[in-house]
Amino acid sequence: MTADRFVSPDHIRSLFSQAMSHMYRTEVPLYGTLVELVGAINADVLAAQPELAAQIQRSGERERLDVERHGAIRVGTAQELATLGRLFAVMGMQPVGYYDLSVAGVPVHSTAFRPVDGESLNRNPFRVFTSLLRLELIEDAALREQAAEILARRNIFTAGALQLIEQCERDGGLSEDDAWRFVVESLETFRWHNEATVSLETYHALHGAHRLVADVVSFRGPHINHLTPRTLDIDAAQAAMHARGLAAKAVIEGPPRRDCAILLRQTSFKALEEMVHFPSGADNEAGTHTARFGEIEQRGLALTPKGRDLYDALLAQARGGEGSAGGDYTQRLQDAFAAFPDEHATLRREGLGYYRYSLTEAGQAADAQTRALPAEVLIERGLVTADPIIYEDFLPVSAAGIFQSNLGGGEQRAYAARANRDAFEQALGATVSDEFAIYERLQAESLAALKA
Ligand code: OOG
Ligand code: NI
Repeated sequence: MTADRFVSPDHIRSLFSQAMSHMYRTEVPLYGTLVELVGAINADVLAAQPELAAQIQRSGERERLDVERHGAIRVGTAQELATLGRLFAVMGMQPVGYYDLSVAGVPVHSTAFRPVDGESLNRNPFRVFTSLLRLELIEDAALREQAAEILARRNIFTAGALQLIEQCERDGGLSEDDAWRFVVESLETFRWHNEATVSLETYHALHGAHRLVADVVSFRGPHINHLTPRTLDIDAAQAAMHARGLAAKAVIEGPPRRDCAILLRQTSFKALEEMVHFPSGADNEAGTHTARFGEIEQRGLALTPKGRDLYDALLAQARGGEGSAGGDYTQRLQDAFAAFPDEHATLRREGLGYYRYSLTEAGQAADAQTRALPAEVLIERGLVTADPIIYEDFLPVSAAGIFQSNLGGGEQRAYAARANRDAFEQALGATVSDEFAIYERLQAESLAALKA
């Protein structure tokens, strides 16, 4: 088969994210409610803020907004993670960033599989936050071994999915028909199963080690645990969630509300308590499991290392010793972030965020010599505009908050373990990309294009 008969990885990712969204909507109907609510709010925001609408149009983000989602899964073994990496690669999704959640009392470390180049991101920025259980953090040696044995016995991929992954790797792509088959087969890995593979007793033992251990080990596969649409106004969306009686988290994770949105703000509704059957001798025992939830997010400017350091410092200041719990956290957060510039011109000139530069109509008419002037000069002369590059990744402190809330909250554990990026990459069989390098490249490409 020749290469031109292959569909693009971007196309396969779009098909997959659509199919996943459809599946999750039937599994967790409240997700459908969130998608509708966010769609209505985004339409209102775009109508009320023509400048923002124009900027989103200019940066090519308008189309992606309606299909933009992220999901999350948790796997149990190195082999599962490595094969997932190959599965996501078929769809043009690469591992970006390393997140250590053990510091927040969650026994996993994670990466995000996502597209990395500008065009692919605008086509469909679908990302999956993917966590690997750190079995070594289970203290009870016998339970640890039992969990490892259970995991070693399962195969979370269908034979068809594995065959199509191999075929794609061998041939360099998939035809349209094979892409559809790939989507159908791959979806099976992410499906919810209301039948556990372990007895209720084992489930309780695993649950006693950590709820997350039970979630990863007790089922046939790594069910997608949420799917998150992107809103342009998370405060309005949160209010709308409350108005509809959805039990949204009290606190929005991430930076406070600002004129210039930065990084990522997120809120979720609590996980559902779902009926599960546990095999027990000839019979099934009934029990419940809470894992799946809904989340919404608002994305803003990607920060440079300098901007990110400032963000981390101000967030730590607002959280103090109490995290996001004590006192008036929202007020503390607002106060702390008064020190973070809130005008794009300042953010740009101080090198706190990444921007995409493009020629205005007048700029396109300018001669090559003029276009070679420094970008700031061109902006002053109205020949160039700078639009914020959107943050495509995640935030460890926020992710920990999301994990905690959907694990039923309250569960606080401290692990002595450290981040272990090497072990994660070894399990994955690949290195994870540096998110800053990706934003830097997007910015540099746009600057180079001014002179072309
Ligand atoms: C993942 C939680 C992290 C986010 O948006 O930060 C996350 C999980 O619960 O598996 O999805
Ligand atoms: Ni999430």
